[in-house]
Amino acid sequence: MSDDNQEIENSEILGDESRRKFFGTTAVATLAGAGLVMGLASCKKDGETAVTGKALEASGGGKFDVPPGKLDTYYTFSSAGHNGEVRIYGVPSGRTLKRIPVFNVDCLVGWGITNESKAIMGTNADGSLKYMTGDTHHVHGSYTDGTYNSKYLWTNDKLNNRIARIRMDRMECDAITDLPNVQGFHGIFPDKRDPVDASINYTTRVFCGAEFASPQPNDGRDELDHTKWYSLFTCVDAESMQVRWQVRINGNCDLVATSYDGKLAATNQYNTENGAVLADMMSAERDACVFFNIERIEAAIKAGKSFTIGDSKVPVVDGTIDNNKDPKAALVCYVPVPKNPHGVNISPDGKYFVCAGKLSPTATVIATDLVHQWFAGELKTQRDAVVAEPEIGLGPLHTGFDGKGNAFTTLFLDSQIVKWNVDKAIAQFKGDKKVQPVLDRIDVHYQPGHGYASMGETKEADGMFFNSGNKFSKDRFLPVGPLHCETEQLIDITGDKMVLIHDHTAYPEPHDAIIVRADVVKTKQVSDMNDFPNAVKAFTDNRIERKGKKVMVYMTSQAPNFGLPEIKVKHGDDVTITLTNHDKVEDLTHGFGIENYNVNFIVNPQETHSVSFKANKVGVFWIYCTHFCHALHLEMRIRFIVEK
Ligand code: K7E
Ligand code: CUA
Ligand code: CA
Repeated sequence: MSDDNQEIENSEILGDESRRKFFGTTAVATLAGAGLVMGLASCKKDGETAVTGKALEASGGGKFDVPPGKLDTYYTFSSAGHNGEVRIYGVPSGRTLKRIPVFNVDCLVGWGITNESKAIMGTNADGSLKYMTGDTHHVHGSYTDGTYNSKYLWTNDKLNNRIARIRMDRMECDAITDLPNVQGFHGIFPDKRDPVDASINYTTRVFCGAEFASPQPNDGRDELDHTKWYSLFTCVDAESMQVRWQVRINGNCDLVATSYDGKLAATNQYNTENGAVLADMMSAERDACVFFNIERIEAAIKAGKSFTIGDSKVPVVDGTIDNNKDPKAALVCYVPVPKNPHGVNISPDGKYFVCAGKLSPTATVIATDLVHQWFAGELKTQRDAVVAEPEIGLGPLHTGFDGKGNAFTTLFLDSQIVKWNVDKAIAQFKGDKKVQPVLDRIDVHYQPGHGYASMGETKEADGMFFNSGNKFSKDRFLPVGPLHCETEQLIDITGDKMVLIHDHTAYPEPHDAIIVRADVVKTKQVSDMNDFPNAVKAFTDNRIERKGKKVMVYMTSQAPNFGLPEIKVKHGDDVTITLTNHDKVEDLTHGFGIENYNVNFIVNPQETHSVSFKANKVGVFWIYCTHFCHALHLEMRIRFIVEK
């Protein structure tokens, strides 16, 4: 069946004929074509902006309203793209709850300013930050037995190739690790269960896909010969955050997914051609979805069948095609998938991996047990692991699941979410011509990237909500100059038809996120002072100590007072100020800003943070509380005096 026929057939079923036909006749063979379709698809049609009101009505007159004083029933943990942070929204309201600085500097909390955050972020010899930039794409939570355990979140930095961990009790980043020998660290996914030691109640590994091939080591060799460049798949220990091992592969990694049995990790590949320029990356009709056999990889490393690259001590095993031809010994399995696929997601029952076509209007369904069969030598070709390849629309990227056998895929070029049934797609692939896997389509505004369902990446997928993260908002919100916000559109997926609930805005540009049931998430609102080794525990400990040019200031805060009336130092001193907040009341945070000294951070109840800097300006500089805390908040200030 040609693309066009399929498109027309779908449109007849779904009654949007003119539009479907129009897209059906537009080939997506080249990126120039893709660009054209993208521009047209985002043209506003008359009356389109009124859709939200109607949808709300259709969904039962605001049944998803969260009235003032009431709480959301889900959390969304979202990447923030090139802003480098992680964000938390409430669902269904779309309210922004928190921004967690990770790879970026944040002067509200003092991330990148306090000594404690700088130690996590990494510094140069002079104490300056190693990186001030980052690019987060994917956020995933730690699992116990196939569902979230509310312990950790992990996120990637595509820009500087770091993985960060967030502890969920405080919703703060507590570790960042550099990945060696990779560039474009994009996809990330943790184990869904612990296959090593069942007595440990946390996920043990996080898998990281690197998108860009590079010379190995990248020390000036092979700079002009990209045929010698490789990409690596990396495994990081969830607790120690140390890199455990890497696998060298042909082509590239992109997104990552893991099986529910703890045995496989998968990554989609769009550049099996190993092209260095765009046209080469699109030259093959098929790329691949690569499956990593974790047990075999770890056995190979244990057996010493590994090498290292450059200065890195991380063991690397060879997962290249030529050296993995025998299925019974192979570490990796390359399953052919059309064409420049993007996104790989596993169904909540663990049975199927879905790779979206991007430049092919298809989604490829790969059966987990058949991948295992290939590794057992019981399947003729890798392609035989494919059990369905429904044509679903143009520019398919990411897929979410409702736990009832249905998949929801974002169509970037069509600006739609398409709902399709996995079993029906399998029946169609087997030859049943009458079955139609596509069940519904809904327009989104505009050009969706990631889409994800509530609890959709766990075995507890509940089929309540699907969020479409749209890359273009155009006319959906009040204009604010050239940089538009992005639209997160929440869709009710409980019925046969998808219903748009509402739009909310997002600062550019979020990619992936997870929607987690609120009862799963457990946070602490007041810290324990003992968890901070440098706490200034008693008011009698307020003091200034000097050792040569080093001045150590130990200070408390309790609304509306700082523990010292003034801090007196000499020009050129190296000053460290440690501040402990003695307030125990929930939400009673103090800030600490020093005029003209580039210092600003907060201490939440019972927390301690410190800053170090050189007293390089002579004069009097007010230190004031930056966080509104008390009727006398404005008076909560002391003097910083730097003598000549
Ligand atoms: Cu599709 Cu970086 Cu997850 Cu964005 S990636 S959309
Ligand atoms: Cu303390 Cu404002
Ligand atoms: Ca390709």
